[in-house]
Amino acid sequence: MEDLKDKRALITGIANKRSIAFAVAEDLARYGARLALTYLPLGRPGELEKFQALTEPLHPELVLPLDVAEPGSAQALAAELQGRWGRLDFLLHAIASAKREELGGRTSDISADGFLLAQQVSSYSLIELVRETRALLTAGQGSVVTLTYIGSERVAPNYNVMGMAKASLESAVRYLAMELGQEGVRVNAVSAGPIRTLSASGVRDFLDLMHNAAALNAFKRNITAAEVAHTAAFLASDLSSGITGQVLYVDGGFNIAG
Ligand code: 0WD
Repeated sequence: MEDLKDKRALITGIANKRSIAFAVAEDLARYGARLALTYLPLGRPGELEKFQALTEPLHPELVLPLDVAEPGSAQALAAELQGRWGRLDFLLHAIASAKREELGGRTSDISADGFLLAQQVSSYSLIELVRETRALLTAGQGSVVTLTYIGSERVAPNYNVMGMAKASLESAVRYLAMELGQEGVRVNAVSAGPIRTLSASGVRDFLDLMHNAAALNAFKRNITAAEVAHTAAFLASDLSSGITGQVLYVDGGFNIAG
């Protein structure tokens, strides 16, 4: 993956060391990519310093705020990147959020604002980020990767409103890929098997889901964030130059059997 050296990569969705986005950033740093990392600004004292301490080992060039639920946040991020870099070779969208009660409750009880929140933060945010960074991505012949889960196409317990958001996200991947292909920009999704992260802790009985995934996949073990990250790095590199509009499963084969 020597072609990743000096590539300019924007990584969203790092909440802590367990975040899948953290593993992706580690991989890209290892291959010599230049990193811009975003953190979710919650207005808590010392949050930036805490994030900088968390991500110092990745030696990011830029640390910038991004709250996709905040109008103008993605636009401000793109403007900063335009000024500092002028191009973007890789964008990782690793952002999702839903109200806890709308994940574990009854599907028929999903509220309109809960549904729209999950769609906005977990799906529309990809469209908005691509729109705002479009000129940067086309200048860089960039690759865009988002993260999804098989609960988009099958019923996964306690995944409800997020399953519908992921279905929408995967459809957005296909439409964005078709729009941007001729401008040299690729858009793909990695569908990861379950991994214990902060977001995952919001899914009730998540450990049962992990156990079931390992029992039914080909490896008879859960996959790791590092394995998901390696696929994201492959999609960031020119080695995947012929791939766009796809959902790549990194789940130990669960999707063929589970
Ligand atoms: O098993 C898993 N962990 C899987 C996760 C399996 C398959 C897919 N995924 C997906 C998730 O749905 C998500 O899209 O991977 C992506 C990354 O999730 P993660 O690494 O599992 O979880 P986490 O470490 O929580 O990262 C999600 C982050 C948020 O963290 P918290 O927990 O603080 O909400 O998304 C970010 C935030 O850092 N985020 C936002 N960023 C900008 N604006 C926002 C927002 N409004 N909301 C959440």
